[in-house]
Amino acid sequence: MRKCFVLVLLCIGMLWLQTPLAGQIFEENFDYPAGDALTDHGWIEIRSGTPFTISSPGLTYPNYPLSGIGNAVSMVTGNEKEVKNVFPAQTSDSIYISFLMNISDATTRNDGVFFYLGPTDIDIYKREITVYVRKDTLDNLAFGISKGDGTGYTNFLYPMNMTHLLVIKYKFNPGVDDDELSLWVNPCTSAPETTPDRMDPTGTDVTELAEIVLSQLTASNTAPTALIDGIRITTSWFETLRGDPTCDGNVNVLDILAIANHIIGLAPLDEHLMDIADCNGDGKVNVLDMVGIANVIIGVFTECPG
Ligand SMILES: [Ca+2]
Ligand SMILES: [Ca+2]
Ligand SMILES: [Ca+2]
Ligand SMILES: [Ca+2]
Repeated sequence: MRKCFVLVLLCIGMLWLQTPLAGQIFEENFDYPAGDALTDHGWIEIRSGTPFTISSPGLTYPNYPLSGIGNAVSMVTGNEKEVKNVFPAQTSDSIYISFLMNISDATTRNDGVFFYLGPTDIDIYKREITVYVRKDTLDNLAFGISKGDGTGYTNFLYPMNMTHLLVIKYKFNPGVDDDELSLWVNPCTSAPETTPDRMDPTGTDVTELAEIVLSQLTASNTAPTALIDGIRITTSWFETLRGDPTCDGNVNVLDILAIANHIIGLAPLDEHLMDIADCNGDGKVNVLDMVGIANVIIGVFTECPG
């Protein structure tokens, strides 16, 4: 009987509780036939070379809204090529650009640019908002961002041949050259926006952001060999999901276990995950939150009341 109940809890918990996010202004799932050139599907060549092609399967990442839809795009180092796509120009507030990336090779140099952003009619010789990757001698990756000058990297924390979620935020501020560029790698998308892994508030402000570029330059073969997927541009952070400290997009018995392990000290939750685990919103993480999540699972609550 108890096994049956747990099974029912698991099944109910597997139901996807996410709702579409408001404020989405661009989405690319590479939902095209494998082998097709990217330029056959709305991307515009701005630097000629061997086409970037569609690769199957697509990339997946827990609780990322564009996980596992269609295929991905393949970029191979040494293939000089740049393609761009456009979105409605943004000139105020904040803009979030996120995508999945699985890297099988990268440079050890500090100029491994593969993605940049800019205004309408973007200038390929003036990359204003740039994203980089490099590896160390142990093949761990560090990601970098730059707002015009210099490059700030994360630590070498991210394994190759694993899918990572990158989130880049550009915040337009009213002063001169005071806009903020931020980067998160593998954030918990159930949790509210946290402190970024890397920030670059210095450098020249952009006038607007309206185009993205996938970039491969052959000069020193510094761009990574990688799959990219699920490019998403929005004006707000992810839809948060209270009761999901495992960050997988489901409120289920695994979240109860995570809270139990937190309470007994086996696997303490960090500050952000504690906020998500606090199902009843009383500022504490305890057995009452386990009961609250159980009530969500069995349908007494539609969501955590906190
Ligand atoms: Ca895809
Ligand atoms: Ca500004
Ligand atoms: Ca969960
Ligand atoms: Ca609580």
